[in-house]
Formats: sequence, structure tokens, C-alpha cells
Amino acid sequence: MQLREKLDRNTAMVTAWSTSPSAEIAGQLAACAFEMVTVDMQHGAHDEASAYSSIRAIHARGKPGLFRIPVGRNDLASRALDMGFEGVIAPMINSTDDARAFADAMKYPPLGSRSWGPVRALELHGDKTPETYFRSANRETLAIAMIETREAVEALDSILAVEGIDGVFVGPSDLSISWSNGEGVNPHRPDMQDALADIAGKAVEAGKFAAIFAVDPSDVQTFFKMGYRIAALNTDPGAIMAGAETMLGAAKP
Ligand code: 3PY
Ligand code: MG
Repeated sequence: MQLREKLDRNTAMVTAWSTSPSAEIAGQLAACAFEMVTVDMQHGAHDEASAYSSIRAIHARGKPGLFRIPVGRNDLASRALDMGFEGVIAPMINSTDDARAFADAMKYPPLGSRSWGPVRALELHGDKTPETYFRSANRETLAIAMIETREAVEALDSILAVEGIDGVFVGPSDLSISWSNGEGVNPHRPDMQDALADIAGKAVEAGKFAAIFAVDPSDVQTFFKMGYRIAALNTDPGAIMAGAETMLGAAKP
């Protein structure tokens, strides 16, 4: 089932987070019970070549993939869609103008100005012809704007109102830095939790979806209860270390 269809059915989903520039690791994450894998080129070590081999490995396991661009790299947004990613996460969308520029890069006319050329996407989405891809892409490929500063929280209503923005993604670590005026980084700041719930509520009211990064597995259900529908669960190094520690704990009790 399409990611878009699952979101329309209000399905709560967990994405793995791939930072190592390795299609093997991305494919292994896709083989786990995650609903999707996100390939991160903002803070992750992915480049375009590893992103491209990763989306093929993710699709080979029957899962969809999201891609996070570096700040302001809207040129990579439509490129990721052309590679076959189902959605793009854009960090530091702090204003309506940021949101408009991102949506414009992601959507074909008349909504935006995405340029035609989904060569690899057509191959990976084998059920599509150029015509059906063109007609379905604006709806099925997701433009996801990151809300991770106070400025973005203040502009949230107008960001959510931008046509072509399908959902928002909260970065609680960056948000905590902005929330505390640079005092420190703490995604669990107690004084930020109401704002996290408000963001999910406003997204739902606007008919859009909310996603968020969860540092701890125990955060995920809390976020789902707030209304978030996609939670990213830690990162591939975090998963490898947690798995190794669990195995070692059983091997050396
Ligand atoms: C943040 O928490 O700031 C993030 O960007 C998570 O990836
Ligand atoms: Mg961030």
C-alpha cells in the first residue's frame, strides 16, 4: 500500500533512520518491521550515490523510502523523487517563503515547478507509465517541512497552509536549542512538550500529517498519542549498538 494511502487511513508508522552511506545497512533496516526507511543527507554521511543505491535496497524489501536533504538544498529534493524516494524531508523550514520554495521544487505544475524526468522512479515504481506517474506524483510523493525552531512554531499555521506541503516533521533536538535560546540540547525538555502536542494537533486540523524524531523507543507511543503519525526511531548506529548490547547482555549475563 502507498505511504500516502496509509497516512490517509491514519496509520501510525515508524521509520528507520539511515545515516551510514551503505545500501546494505539501509536494506537491513528495511528488512526489519519498520514501515519505511529515511535516508539522511543532512547530518547523515550519505551522498547521492549511496542514496541511490539505498533506495533500491529499500524497495527490494518492499518498503518505501524518505530522503532528508541538507538545509536549503531544494535542488536535491526533486532529484531524490526522481531516484524513486516516496517523500522528502526539508530541515529548517522557518517561514512561509521557505515552505513555498520547498513545495515548488517538489510538485509538478500547476502546483509547483518540478522538472520532468523521473527516470529511475519509473523503473522502481514499475506499475506506473509516464502519464500515470505525472498524474499521481503531486499527491503520492510527500513534501515534509521540518519544524525545529521557535520561528517555525510561530509560523506553523501559515506553513501548514502552503499548498504542496503535505506534512510537518518536528526535530526536537534543534527545537530544544531554539526553545532555550541556545542554552543546550535536550529533546525531552519538559517546557516544550505542550508545544509538541500543539504542532501535531494543528497539523491534523489543517488536514496534514505530523512526523517527529524519537530519540528513545519509549517516546514513540507518547508521540502517537499526541497525534503524530510517523515517528523516526533513533539512527542506524544507535540500532546497531543497541542490538549488540542486547546480544552481549545475553551472551555475558
Ligand atoms: C532534530 O531533532 O533536530 C532533528 O533534526 C532530528 O533528526
Ligand atoms: Mg534538526
